[in-house]
Amino acid sequence: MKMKLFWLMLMLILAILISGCSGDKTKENENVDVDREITIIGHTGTEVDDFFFEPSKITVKKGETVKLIMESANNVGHGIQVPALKINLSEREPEVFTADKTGEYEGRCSVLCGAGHSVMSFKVIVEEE
Ligand SMILES: [Cu+2]
Repeated sequence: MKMKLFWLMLMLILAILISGCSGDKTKENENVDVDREITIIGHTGTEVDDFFFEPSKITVKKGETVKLIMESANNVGHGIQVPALKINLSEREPEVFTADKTGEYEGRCSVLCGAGHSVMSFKVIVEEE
């Protein structure tokens, strides 16, 4: 009976160790060499006009590796999705991306944040390197 308990504990410890080693996205991103880090602040307020991202537009070079960090000006959560560039940024996880095509790409707030949520747009301009 004691032996069974020993094996059970051993399996439990191994399971914890294995789950701890399988790095999540945040840890992967921390090890990536980035050319630039950009912090985007989400603003909210009482009026629809108070809802915006700062900056609301970024310009990057094609091939440049950029780390985006999302912060909130007043404790209301936001996120940004730019589907064409597969960007899905949240306050929990920075997003590292390398644009492989030039152009202008529209993004939106991905977290229902209040009355002005639908006007919270974001744009990524990718220029030739
Ligand atoms: Cu929102």
